[in-house]
Amino acid sequence: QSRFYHPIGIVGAPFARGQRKDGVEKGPDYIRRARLVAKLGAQGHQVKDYGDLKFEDVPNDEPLGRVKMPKTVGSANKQLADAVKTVKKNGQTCVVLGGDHSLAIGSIYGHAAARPDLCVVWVDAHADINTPLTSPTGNFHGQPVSYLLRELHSKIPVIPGFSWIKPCLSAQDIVYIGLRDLDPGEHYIIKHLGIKAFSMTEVDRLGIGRVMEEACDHLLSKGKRPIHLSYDIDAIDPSVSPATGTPVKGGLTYRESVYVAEEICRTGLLSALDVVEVNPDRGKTEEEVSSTVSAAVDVVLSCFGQLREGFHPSNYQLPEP
Ligand code: Z70
Ligand code: MN
Ligand code: MN
Repeated sequence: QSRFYHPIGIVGAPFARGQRKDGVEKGPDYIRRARLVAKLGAQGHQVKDYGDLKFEDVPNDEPLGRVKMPKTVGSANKQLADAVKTVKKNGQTCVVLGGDHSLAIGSIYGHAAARPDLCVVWVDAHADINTPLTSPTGNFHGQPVSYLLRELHSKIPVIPGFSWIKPCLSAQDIVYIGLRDLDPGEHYIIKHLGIKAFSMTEVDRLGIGRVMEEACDHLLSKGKRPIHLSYDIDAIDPSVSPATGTPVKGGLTYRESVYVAEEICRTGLLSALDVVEVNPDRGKTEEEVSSTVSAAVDVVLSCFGQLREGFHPSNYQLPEP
Protein backbone atom coordinates (compact mmCIF):
# COMPACT_ATOMS: atom_id res chain seq x y z
CA GLN A 1 0.00 0.00 0.00
CA SER A 2 1.60 3.26 -1.15
CA ARG A 3 1.78 6.35 0.99
CA PHE A 4 -0.71 7.96 -1.37
CA TYR A 5 -3.44 5.37 -0.71
CA HIS A 6 -6.97 6.56 -1.52
CA PRO A 7 -10.27 4.78 -1.92
CA ILE A 8 -11.26 5.71 -5.48
CA GLY A 9 -14.65 5.78 -7.21
CA ILE A 10 -14.71 5.81 -11.02
CA VAL A 11 -17.68 7.20 -12.95
CA GLY A 12 -17.84 6.87 -16.73
CA ALA A 13 -19.57 9.82 -18.40
CA PRO A 14 -19.90 9.03 -22.12
CA PHE A 15 -21.42 12.39 -23.00
CA ALA A 16 -20.83 14.25 -26.28
CA ARG A 17 -23.65 16.81 -26.60
CA GLY A 18 -21.62 19.70 -25.18
CA GLN A 19 -19.91 20.01 -28.57
CA ARG A 20 -20.40 18.85 -32.14
CA LYS A 21 -17.87 16.11 -32.83
CA ASP A 22 -18.92 12.47 -32.46
CA GLY A 23 -16.56 10.06 -30.73
CA VAL A 24 -15.82 11.79 -27.42
CA GLU A 25 -18.47 9.53 -25.82
CA LYS A 26 -16.04 6.64 -26.44
CA GLY A 27 -13.48 8.11 -23.99
CA PRO A 28 -14.47 6.08 -20.92
CA ASP A 29 -14.44 2.83 -22.89
CA TYR A 30 -10.95 3.41 -24.33
CA ILE A 31 -9.53 4.55 -21.00
CA ARG A 32 -10.95 1.48 -19.22
CA ARG A 33 -9.62 -0.83 -21.96
CA ALA A 34 -6.16 0.61 -21.26
CA ARG A 35 -6.58 -1.17 -17.89
CA LEU A 36 -6.93 1.93 -15.72
CA VAL A 37 -8.73 0.13 -12.90
CA ALA A 38 -6.19 -2.72 -12.69
CA LYS A 39 -3.29 -0.25 -12.76
CA LEU A 40 -4.76 1.83 -9.93
CA GLY A 41 -5.29 -1.40 -8.02
CA ALA A 42 -1.66 -2.37 -8.60
CA GLN A 43 -0.66 0.99 -7.07
CA GLY A 44 -2.36 -0.16 -3.87
CA HIS A 45 -5.67 1.66 -4.16
CA GLN A 46 -9.09 0.23 -3.46
CA VAL A 47 -11.08 1.07 -6.60
CA LYS A 48 -14.83 0.90 -7.13
CA ASP A 49 -15.93 1.29 -10.75
CA TYR A 50 -19.49 2.64 -10.78
CA GLY A 51 -19.73 1.95 -14.53
CA ASP A 52 -21.02 4.37 -17.14
CA LEU A 53 -23.91 6.76 -16.67
CA LYS A 54 -26.60 6.41 -19.36
CA PHE A 55 -27.40 9.71 -20.99
CA GLU A 56 -30.36 10.28 -23.24
CA ASP A 57 -31.25 13.14 -25.57
CA VAL A 58 -34.12 15.19 -24.16
CA PRO A 59 -36.85 15.57 -26.82
CA ASN A 60 -37.86 19.01 -28.15
CA ASP A 61 -34.50 20.43 -27.14
CA GLU A 62 -34.54 23.56 -29.27
CA PRO A 63 -31.46 25.79 -29.34
CA LEU A 64 -31.60 28.94 -27.21
CA GLY A 65 -29.94 31.56 -29.39
CA ARG A 66 -26.63 29.96 -30.34
CA VAL A 67 -26.69 27.58 -27.37
CA LYS A 68 -27.10 23.96 -28.50
CA MET A 69 -29.14 21.22 -26.73
CA PRO A 70 -29.55 22.99 -23.38
CA LYS A 71 -32.03 20.49 -21.88
CA THR A 72 -29.89 17.49 -22.84
CA VAL A 73 -26.73 19.09 -21.40
CA GLY A 74 -28.59 20.23 -18.26
CA SER A 75 -30.09 16.80 -17.65
CA ALA A 76 -26.81 14.91 -18.18
CA ASN A 77 -25.04 17.23 -15.77
CA LYS A 78 -27.74 16.79 -13.15
CA GLN A 79 -27.24 13.01 -13.37
CA LEU A 80 -23.48 13.38 -13.09
CA ALA A 81 -23.75 15.80 -10.15
CA ASP A 82 -25.81 13.24 -8.24
CA ALA A 83 -23.33 10.46 -9.07
CA VAL A 84 -20.29 12.51 -7.98
CA LYS A 85 -22.05 13.55 -4.77
CA THR A 86 -22.70 9.85 -4.01
CA VAL A 87 -19.04 8.93 -4.61
CA LYS A 88 -17.92 11.71 -2.27
CA LYS A 89 -20.46 10.73 0.40
CA ASN A 90 -19.00 7.21 0.14
CA GLY A 91 -15.63 8.67 1.12
CA GLN A 92 -13.91 8.04 -2.21
CA THR A 93 -11.81 10.27 -4.43
CA CYS A 94 -13.98 10.64 -7.52
CA VAL A 95 -12.61 10.08 -11.03
CA VAL A 96 -14.93 11.14 -13.86
CA LEU A 97 -14.00 9.79 -17.29
CA GLY A 98 -15.45 11.99 -20.06
CA GLY A 99 -16.94 12.76 -22.34
CA ASP A 100 -16.72 16.43 -23.27
CA HIS A 101 -15.83 19.20 -20.82
CA SER A 102 -19.42 20.44 -20.35
CA LEU A 103 -19.48 17.60 -17.78
CA ALA A 104 -17.43 19.71 -15.40
CA ILE A 105 -20.63 21.61 -14.53
CA GLY A 106 -22.14 18.52 -12.93
CA SER A 107 -18.88 17.11 -11.66
CA ILE A 108 -17.87 20.27 -9.78
CA TYR A 109 -21.43 21.00 -8.65
CA GLY A 110 -21.85 17.49 -7.22
CA HIS A 111 -18.41 17.63 -5.63
CA ALA A 112 -19.22 21.02 -4.07
CA ALA A 113 -22.47 19.62 -2.66
CA ALA A 114 -20.35 17.24 -0.57
CA ARG A 115 -17.26 19.49 -0.12
CA PRO A 116 -18.38 23.15 -0.21
CA ASP A 117 -14.84 24.44 0.47
CA LEU A 118 -13.29 22.86 -2.64
CA CYS A 119 -11.00 24.66 -5.07
CA VAL A 120 -10.43 23.93 -8.77
CA VAL A 121 -7.33 23.40 -10.89
CA TRP A 122 -8.42 23.64 -14.54
CA VAL A 123 -5.83 22.24 -16.97
CA ASP A 124 -6.80 23.09 -20.53
CA ALA A 125 -5.79 24.83 -23.75
CA HIS A 126 -9.12 26.64 -23.40
CA ALA A 127 -10.64 28.58 -20.49
CA ASP A 128 -14.18 27.18 -21.00
CA ILE A 129 -15.55 30.31 -19.30
CA ASN A 130 -17.71 31.75 -22.08
CA THR A 131 -21.17 32.76 -20.92
CA PRO A 132 -23.99 31.65 -23.22
CA LEU A 133 -23.93 35.24 -24.51
CA THR A 134 -20.16 35.52 -25.17
CA SER A 135 -19.87 32.03 -26.71
CA PRO A 136 -18.92 32.28 -30.38
CA THR A 137 -19.91 28.65 -31.01
CA GLY A 138 -22.82 27.95 -28.65
CA ASN A 139 -21.06 24.76 -27.53
CA PHE A 140 -21.48 24.04 -23.83
CA HIS A 141 -17.99 22.58 -23.43
CA GLY A 142 -16.66 26.13 -23.93
CA GLN A 143 -18.88 27.46 -21.09
CA PRO A 144 -18.90 25.24 -17.98
CA VAL A 145 -16.94 27.56 -15.68
CA SER A 146 -19.34 30.45 -16.29
CA TYR A 147 -22.25 28.57 -14.66
CA LEU A 148 -20.19 27.79 -11.56
CA LEU A 149 -18.83 31.27 -10.71
CA ARG A 150 -20.74 33.50 -8.28
CA GLU A 151 -19.26 36.59 -9.94
CA LEU A 152 -20.87 35.71 -13.30
CA HIS A 153 -24.30 34.78 -11.95
CA SER A 154 -25.94 38.00 -13.18
CA LYS A 155 -24.53 37.45 -16.70
CA ILE A 156 -26.16 34.03 -17.17
CA PRO A 157 -29.63 33.99 -18.77
CA VAL A 158 -32.33 31.52 -17.76
CA ILE A 159 -31.67 28.29 -19.68
CA PRO A 160 -34.08 25.34 -19.92
CA GLY A 161 -32.57 22.36 -18.08
CA PHE A 162 -30.28 24.54 -15.93
CA SER A 163 -32.65 25.70 -13.16
CA TRP A 164 -31.03 23.33 -10.62
CA ILE A 165 -27.55 24.88 -11.02
CA LYS A 166 -26.46 27.50 -8.51
CA PRO A 167 -22.96 28.97 -8.58
CA CYS A 168 -20.68 27.23 -6.06
CA LEU A 169 -17.27 28.78 -6.78
CA SER A 170 -15.66 32.19 -6.40
CA ALA A 171 -13.13 33.64 -8.83
CA GLN A 172 -10.25 33.18 -6.35
CA ASP A 173 -11.08 29.45 -5.99
CA ILE A 174 -9.94 28.46 -9.50
CA VAL A 175 -6.55 28.36 -11.21
CA TYR A 176 -5.95 27.74 -14.91
CA ILE A 177 -2.91 25.96 -16.36
CA GLY A 178 -2.01 25.52 -20.03
CA LEU A 179 -4.19 28.19 -21.67
CA ARG A 180 -3.46 29.16 -25.26
CA ASP A 181 -6.77 29.56 -27.13
CA LEU A 182 -9.20 32.04 -25.58
CA ASP A 183 -12.10 34.03 -26.95
CA PRO A 184 -12.19 37.80 -26.26
CA GLY A 185 -15.07 37.49 -23.75
CA GLU A 186 -13.13 34.81 -21.87
CA HIS A 187 -9.98 36.93 -21.70
CA TYR A 188 -12.03 39.88 -20.45
CA ILE A 189 -13.68 37.77 -17.73
CA ILE A 190 -10.37 36.33 -16.50
CA LYS A 191 -8.70 39.76 -16.33
CA HIS A 192 -11.79 41.51 -14.94
CA LEU A 193 -12.37 38.96 -12.17
CA GLY A 194 -8.64 38.58 -11.43
CA ILE A 195 -8.67 34.82 -12.00
CA LYS A 196 -5.24 33.23 -11.56
CA ALA A 197 -4.21 31.90 -14.97
CA PHE A 198 -0.94 30.29 -16.03
CA SER A 199 -1.08 30.33 -19.81
CA MET A 200 1.59 28.54 -21.85
CA THR A 201 3.50 31.86 -21.71
CA GLU A 202 3.78 31.53 -17.92
CA VAL A 203 4.75 27.87 -18.32
CA ASP A 204 7.55 29.07 -20.62
CA ARG A 205 8.56 31.98 -18.37
CA LEU A 206 8.46 30.29 -14.98
CA GLY A 207 8.79 26.62 -15.81
CA ILE A 208 6.19 24.08 -14.75
CA GLY A 209 7.84 23.72 -11.32
CA ARG A 210 7.15 27.32 -10.30
CA VAL A 211 3.77 27.31 -11.99
CA MET A 212 2.60 24.43 -9.79
CA GLU A 213 4.16 26.00 -6.69
CA GLU A 214 2.38 29.32 -7.32
CA ALA A 215 -0.88 27.61 -8.32
CA CYS A 216 -0.98 25.58 -5.09
CA ASP A 217 0.08 28.62 -3.01
CA HIS A 218 -2.75 30.65 -4.51
CA LEU A 219 -5.39 28.05 -3.66
CA LEU A 220 -4.02 26.69 -0.38
CA SER A 221 -2.29 29.65 1.33
CA LYS A 222 -5.25 30.16 3.69
CA GLY A 223 -5.37 26.47 4.59
CA LYS A 224 -5.86 22.97 3.27
CA ARG A 225 -8.99 22.34 1.20
CA PRO A 226 -10.18 19.66 -1.23
CA ILE A 227 -8.90 19.99 -4.81
CA HIS A 228 -10.99 19.34 -7.90
CA LEU A 229 -8.64 18.75 -10.84
CA SER A 230 -10.43 19.17 -14.17
CA TYR A 231 -8.02 17.90 -16.80
CA ASP A 232 -8.79 18.50 -20.48
CA ILE A 233 -6.53 16.23 -22.54
CA ASP A 234 -6.17 19.06 -25.10
CA ALA A 235 -3.99 20.89 -22.56
CA ILE A 236 -1.26 18.49 -23.65
CA ASP A 237 0.54 19.11 -26.93
CA PRO A 238 -1.11 17.49 -29.99
CA SER A 239 2.16 15.64 -30.68
CA VAL A 240 1.29 13.63 -27.55
CA SER A 241 -2.53 13.73 -27.45
CA PRO A 242 -3.85 14.40 -30.96
CA ALA A 243 -7.10 12.43 -30.57
CA THR A 244 -9.22 15.28 -29.24
CA GLY A 245 -11.85 17.58 -30.71
CA THR A 246 -9.91 20.84 -30.65
CA PRO A 247 -6.14 20.23 -30.72
CA VAL A 248 -4.12 23.43 -30.25
CA LYS A 249 -0.38 23.48 -30.96
CA GLY A 250 2.12 24.61 -28.34
CA GLY A 251 0.75 22.62 -25.41
CA LEU A 252 2.17 20.94 -22.32
CA THR A 253 4.85 18.37 -22.99
CA TYR A 254 4.23 14.83 -21.80
CA ARG A 255 6.60 15.53 -18.90
CA GLU A 256 4.85 18.76 -17.91
CA SER A 257 1.46 17.08 -18.08
CA VAL A 258 2.60 14.32 -15.73
CA TYR A 259 4.34 16.81 -13.42
CA VAL A 260 1.07 18.72 -12.93
CA ALA A 261 -0.57 15.49 -11.77
CA GLU A 262 2.38 14.51 -9.54
CA GLU A 263 2.27 17.86 -7.79
CA ILE A 264 -1.49 17.68 -7.23
CA CYS A 265 -0.94 14.21 -5.76
CA ARG A 266 1.81 15.54 -3.49
CA THR A 267 -0.62 17.99 -1.86
CA GLY A 268 -2.56 14.99 -0.54
CA LEU A 269 -5.72 17.03 -1.19
CA LEU A 270 -7.01 15.60 -4.48
CA SER A 271 -10.73 14.99 -3.95
CA ALA A 272 -12.07 14.69 -7.51
CA LEU A 273 -10.59 14.44 -10.98
CA ASP A 274 -12.14 14.84 -14.44
CA VAL A 275 -10.32 13.49 -17.50
CA VAL A 276 -12.16 14.81 -20.53
CA GLU A 277 -12.10 15.36 -24.29
CA VAL A 278 -10.36 12.10 -25.27
CA ASN A 279 -11.96 11.48 -28.68
CA PRO A 280 -10.75 8.21 -30.25
CA ASP A 281 -12.50 9.08 -33.54
CA ARG A 282 -10.26 12.13 -33.99
CA GLY A 283 -7.07 10.06 -34.08
CA LYS A 284 -5.77 9.69 -37.66
CA THR A 285 -3.99 6.45 -36.80
CA GLU A 286 -4.17 3.80 -34.09
CA GLU A 287 -0.92 5.21 -32.73
CA GLU A 288 -2.51 8.68 -32.33
CA VAL A 289 -5.39 7.14 -30.41
CA SER A 290 -3.20 4.99 -28.15
CA SER A 291 -0.83 7.87 -27.43
CA THR A 292 -3.76 10.07 -26.36
CA VAL A 293 -5.38 7.35 -24.25
CA SER A 294 -2.09 6.46 -22.60
CA ALA A 295 -1.44 10.13 -21.72
CA ALA A 296 -4.88 10.20 -20.08
CA VAL A 297 -4.09 7.02 -18.12
CA ASP A 298 -0.68 8.36 -17.03
CA VAL A 299 -2.26 11.59 -15.80
CA VAL A 300 -4.68 9.57 -13.65
CA LEU A 301 -1.96 7.20 -12.35
CA SER A 302 0.29 10.16 -11.50
CA CYS A 303 -2.59 11.81 -9.65
CA PHE A 304 -2.70 8.69 -7.49
CA GLY A 305 0.93 8.26 -6.59
CA GLN A 306 2.77 6.89 -9.63
CA LEU A 307 6.27 8.34 -9.34
CA ARG A 308 8.85 8.61 -12.07
CA GLU A 309 11.59 8.26 -9.44
CA GLY A 310 10.31 4.73 -8.71
CA PHE A 311 8.94 3.18 -5.55
CA HIS A 312 9.53 0.33 -3.10
CA PRO A 313 7.23 -0.98 -0.38
CA SER A 314 8.29 -0.09 3.17
CA ASN A 315 8.85 -3.78 3.97
CA TYR A 316 11.13 -4.29 0.95
CA GLN A 317 14.13 -6.50 1.75
CA LEU A 318 17.19 -6.85 -0.43
CA PRO A 319 17.69 -10.52 -1.35
CA GLU A 320 20.70 -12.00 0.45
CA PRO A 321 23.06 -14.13 -1.65
C1 Z70 B 1 -14.26 27.86 -27.75
C2 Z70 B 1 -15.76 27.80 -27.51
C3 Z70 B 1 -13.31 24.38 -26.38
C4 Z70 B 1 -12.60 22.46 -25.69
C5 Z70 B 1 -12.90 23.65 -27.41
C6 Z70 B 1 -13.63 26.48 -27.70
C7 Z70 B 1 -13.87 25.76 -26.38
N1 Z70 B 1 -13.64 28.74 -26.81
N2 Z70 B 1 -13.12 23.61 -25.28
N3 Z70 B 1 -12.45 22.48 -26.98
N4 Z70 B 1 -12.25 21.44 -24.88
O1 Z70 B 1 -16.44 27.12 -28.27
O2 Z70 B 1 -16.24 28.41 -26.58
MN1 MN C 1 -11.97 22.07 -21.79
MN1 MN D 1 -9.89 22.37 -24.18
